[in-house]
Amino acid sequence: MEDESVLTKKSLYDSDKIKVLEGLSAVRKRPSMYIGSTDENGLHHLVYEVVDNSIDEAMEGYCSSIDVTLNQDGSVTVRDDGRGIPVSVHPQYKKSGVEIVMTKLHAGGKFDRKSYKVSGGLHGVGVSVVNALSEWLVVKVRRDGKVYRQDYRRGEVMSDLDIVGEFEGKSGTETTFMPDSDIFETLEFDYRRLKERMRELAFLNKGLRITIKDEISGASHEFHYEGGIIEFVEYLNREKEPLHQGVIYFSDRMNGVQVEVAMQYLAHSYSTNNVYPFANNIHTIEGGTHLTGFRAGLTNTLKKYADENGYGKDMNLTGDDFREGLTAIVNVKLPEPQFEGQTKMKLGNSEIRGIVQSILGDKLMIYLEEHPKVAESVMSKAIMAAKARTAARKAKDLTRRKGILGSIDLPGKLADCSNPDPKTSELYIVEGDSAGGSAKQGRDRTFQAILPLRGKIINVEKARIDKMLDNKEIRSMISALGTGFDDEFKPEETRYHKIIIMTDADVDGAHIRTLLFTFFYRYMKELIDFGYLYMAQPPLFKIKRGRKEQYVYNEREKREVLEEWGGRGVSIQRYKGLGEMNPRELWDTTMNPENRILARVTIEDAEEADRLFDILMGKEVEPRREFIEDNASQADDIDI
Ligand code: 0RA
Repeated sequence: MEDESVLTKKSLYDSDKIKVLEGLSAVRKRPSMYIGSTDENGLHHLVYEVVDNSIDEAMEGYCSSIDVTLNQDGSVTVRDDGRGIPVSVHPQYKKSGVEIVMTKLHAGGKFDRKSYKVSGGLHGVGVSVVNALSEWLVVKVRRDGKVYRQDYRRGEVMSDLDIVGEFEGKSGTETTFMPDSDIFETLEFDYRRLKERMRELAFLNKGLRITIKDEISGASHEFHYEGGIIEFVEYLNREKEPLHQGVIYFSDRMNGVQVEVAMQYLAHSYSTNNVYPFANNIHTIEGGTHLTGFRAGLTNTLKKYADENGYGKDMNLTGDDFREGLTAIVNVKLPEPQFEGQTKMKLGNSEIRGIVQSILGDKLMIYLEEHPKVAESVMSKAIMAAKARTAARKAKDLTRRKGILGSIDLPGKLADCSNPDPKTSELYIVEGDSAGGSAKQGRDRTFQAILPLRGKIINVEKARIDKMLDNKEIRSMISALGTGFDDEFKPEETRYHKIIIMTDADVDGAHIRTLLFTFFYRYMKELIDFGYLYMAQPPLFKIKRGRKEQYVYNEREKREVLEEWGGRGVSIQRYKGLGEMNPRELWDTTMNPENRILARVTIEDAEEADRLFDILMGKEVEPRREFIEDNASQADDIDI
């Protein structure tokens, strides 16, 4: 029994640990400062923030289970079986620990918890930010046999911390919040996206059980991995043929930093881009010192092993050769992470580079010596990669000599714009010739260029650069963009600052979009970082009554318009594809800057596409079924 009554001395001490800084009105004034944006990314960030608090409790060893529920009314509940937020009264603030946690903004430090907090960047801003941005929030704490509850509206306290019951069994915290429609552009949670993050967190925190349930669609998942990141690598490689049996795994601590690495090569993958770095549970998509340390450690060790064992003698094996086909998770946990970069997803702590490099170096060398068969296949794979690299260079030189990638020769299918200024020029990449034709006729040719793509572009993950350059659609795109490619890629030379992918709102369109995202993500990532890549949003329906007509972009809008107009004499036309719209309609709905909706593609979107890629394209039926099931609630939006 820790706090028998809410005012014992011991319990005063609990809340004393909580540092209090400032109020919440600032959060409602400038939400983006705290959660990045008020679009769907910001919305999902709310869930991550609440879950992060439970994850902190799990990292300290007090919580074994976290349940996330998307409720019928649009609110979200996060429940954990940790110690429960302290309920005792803080001597200075004369408020309970719960109220302080929920209403005071914390900068850094948060609570004086000993372990590696999820903090830095946009993460770890505190659950009070979620409270401030919620129409209402209810927190329930189970501690010392009692159930406590407090209610809030838009961050303001609406009730005391009341005792509402008793319980037996595990303590814990339960938070339910309703995102505020005054703040967020959308209130719709994407189950699949939340599910993927919960899966990731379960992989990164071995033994932790995380469940997620959507009360609307009925979908639910449970994640629990005793193998942690070993199972993460197995999962990433699940539909592919590994080069060697088993996942190579190391873990160690040095100077208070915990490092774990899991890795496995694939037999038929040529990508050098499948090393995923995490710091304190945050996927650091911009990399950082842990990633450079990993790369240096991997290259040095494998090169040393090659030299000592007579592999690849007259070849200059490079880091890329050793990373070809490698899937790896690098997971570090450190006391004071510094997150930097455009998206605050790059680890900055300089000491981490050496720590990761030295741990990896030592352990990998021992592993190779103990597993000469695995070492042998890794060596031959790297040698093959080096040979292919030489062949690819020759192919590229040839292509270059023919002028195909030079910006002088624009592809024949491109209908370019007359404006020469990239800043105000747009390139529409359009699926299919018929839609391409409509777009060419409908566009404003002064600043809008159209590139129609025929059929599917090739699977960029599985193709080497030389094969990729054989593909006409890929070559057209590269030369239209004018950026060059690969080691000569110059993103700043793009001829358009808006590159707009325009595909049908059906499953085929989603495929092509996924392929294009994956291409940009893997080969032209900077264009995404710069914010140049967009998705056009064609309407799904045209609703008409008499002379009045309106385009709507999703089912919800359709319902709203139908309700507003009442029932009689209304006709609804569904657009199955872009090709069904005439040039005028396409311009009005999708291309005219005055009316159109453009969605900027973020690195997160592209990453998601990259992950989805295997699901949509792979041979396995089960993950594809799962994808379609997860999206069942949107089934009337997509045309499955
Ligand atoms: C501060 C101190 C303690 C626990 C927590 C906060 C805590 C916060 C959250 C938020 C969601 N779930 C949580 N679980 C715990 C330690 C209290 C003690 O010493 O008993």
